Amino acid sequence: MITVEAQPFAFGFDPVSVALIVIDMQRDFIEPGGFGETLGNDISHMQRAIGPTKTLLELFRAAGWPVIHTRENHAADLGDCPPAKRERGNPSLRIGDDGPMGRILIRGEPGAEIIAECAAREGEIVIDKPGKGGFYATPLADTLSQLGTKSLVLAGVTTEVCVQTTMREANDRGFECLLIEEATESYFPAFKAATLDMIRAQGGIVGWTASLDAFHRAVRNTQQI
Ligand code: TIU
Repeated sequence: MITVEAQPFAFGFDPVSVALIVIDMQRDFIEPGGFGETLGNDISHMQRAIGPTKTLLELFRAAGWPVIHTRENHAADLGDCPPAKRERGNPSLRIGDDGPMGRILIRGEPGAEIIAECAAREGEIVIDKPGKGGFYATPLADTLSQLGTKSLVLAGVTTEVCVQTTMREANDRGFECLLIEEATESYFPAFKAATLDMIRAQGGIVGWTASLDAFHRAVRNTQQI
């Protein structure tokens, strides 16, 4: 067992049954002209999560533990995009519209790709998802079952939307979930802080949070990496 100094108390995991899931580190959420910016958000906040997420990816790769990436996206014909999602609000461009990085949030378009710093390596699993949660309408549950995963370490964007939704879905499915604090970001700093608080409140009602340094220390002590 590896024990990480975490909140609300220590997070223990068996290295044979841990996996990293990096949520939606896509150009559409992080770069100018993408989905996040069309919604009216200040995308500069996303920059803070890039370095820590890359470090976390490197830790998992060095340890030889499974890495899963998710991407929020839709089919070119929008067959998997509910009108309620596309027509919500008054964005500057809607899902499927042409933008500077291709069609907004459409699978295969440049904007829907994962940013270069966090791109999937050969052998890593990439899950395309039409919703905010990683389990809805995806093979993620089967993938984790095949891997024998019991503990999930989470990172990615945005904290209170796709990361929290996926973490709640995973918690309900019986996974023990640890969110790495620096490796996630929101367009709203107050929402990130509130999300971290609500995850670990009530004795870890949704799971645990830990600093990247605490996770690194725990792994280094036991794995010599
Ligand atoms: N808008 C927002 O904060 N997030 C999303 O729409 N998707 C994800 O979080 N990936």
